[in-house]
Amino acid sequence: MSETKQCAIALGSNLGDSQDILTAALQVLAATPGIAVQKVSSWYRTKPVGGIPQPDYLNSCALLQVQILPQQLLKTLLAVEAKFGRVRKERWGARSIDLDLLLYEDLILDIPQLQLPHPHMNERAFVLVPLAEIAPNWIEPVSGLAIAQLVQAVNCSGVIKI
Ligand code: PH2
Ligand code: MG
Ligand code: MG
Repeated sequence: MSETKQCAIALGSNLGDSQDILTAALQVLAATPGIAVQKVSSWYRTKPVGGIPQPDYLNSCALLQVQILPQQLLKTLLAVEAKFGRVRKERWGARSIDLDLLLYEDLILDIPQLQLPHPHMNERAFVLVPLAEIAPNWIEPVSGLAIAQLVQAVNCSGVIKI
């Protein structure tokens, strides 16, 4: 595939040295053939949403330009998570790294391995605040609303720029 596609990912961590882990993960992504890291948001300290009681998260978002298909990108994100010690235990539990594919152009996809846009992004301030910083005008294709509009509809009090 030679065409370039714009994607957005969310990064999160609440175990270990979160900032070092996520920075290193971005470097691995940037060094991966078919992936260019175009823009990275600030870091945000965020209150955990869902799951069992757990430490605060470090979250950010990045824009990628890719020449790979969504399923290949997902596979790469999972491989980078594994490389940085992600162990999958309880759903929404503490993790050293979480890389979620949020948006791939304006694609809407619903297959067992991958849903696009990310099915929870519109309700998550820890995703929308960093994403609005780097892509306020991107239209989320299910709602038809820009990220800057979506972020106004959620409570952002647990999301602090560091
Ligand atoms: N990720 C989750 C569940 N809850 N809460 C915050 N603040 N940040 C996250 O990245 C996060 C979460 C599942 O992936
Ligand atoms: Mg996640
Ligand atoms: Mg994930």
